[in-house]
Amino acid sequence: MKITQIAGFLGCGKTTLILKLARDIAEDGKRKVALVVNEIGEIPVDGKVIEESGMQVKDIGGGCICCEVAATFAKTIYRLYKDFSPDHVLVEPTGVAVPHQVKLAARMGGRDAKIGMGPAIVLFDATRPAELLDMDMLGQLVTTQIKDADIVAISKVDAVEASEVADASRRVREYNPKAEILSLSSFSELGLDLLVDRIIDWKE
Ligand SMILES: Nc1nc2c(ncn2[C@@H]2O[C@H](COP(=O)(O)OP(=O)(O)O)[C@@H](O)[C@H]2O)c(=O)[nH]1
Ligand SMILES: [Mg+2]
Repeated sequence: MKITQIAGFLGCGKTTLILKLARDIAEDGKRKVALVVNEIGEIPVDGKVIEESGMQVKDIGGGCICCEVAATFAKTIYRLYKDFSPDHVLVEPTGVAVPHQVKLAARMGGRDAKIGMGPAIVLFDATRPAELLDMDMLGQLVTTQIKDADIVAISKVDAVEASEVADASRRVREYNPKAEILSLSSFSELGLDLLVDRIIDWKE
């Protein structure tokens, strides 16, 4: 069971992406996928509808899975492993979550289970780089998320000029010299196949 998180600030496209990733990774029943979403009502479609396609969906509310409700998150991971044993668990943390803390909490849940970590994927919204990076408190949070990322996906590239994508990538690179940076549009599905491959092939 491999656990992959899709992190990033509120509104950067996590929920939209995670639903498409789930569909493509499952590949018509080829792989078992579970979703863990850290906000009640985040998934816009009825969880039951998604579950009919063979997926499990868990909602965790009441705080952030990387801090206040880390223990609940860990228990959810463990129960998923015991009851459903998916090949992939895709996690959408809240917009303020810190990826390495989400990883720690997930590992806690995997103590007696055979789990591995997928990449920490962080979305960076190409439509508002200045807003995300240049504000005091928010900027600190966003740069911490970027520093923790294995892969940064510059999201919503359908909505901006190519030069803005290049600028966003350059700014992200300043905070993380190692992460792979790629362009993503969940709307046009650009970059989606590449992310699916990264998740499936990822080795810790
Ligand atoms: N232009 C564009 N908008 C997107 C894309 N993905 C998501 N959005 C929009 O961005 C907003 C926030 O998306 P959501 O997935 O809820 O973000 P989250 O808060 O990170 O889960 C919604 O209005 C989406 O329709 C994309 O690829 N392109
Ligand atoms: Mg969301």
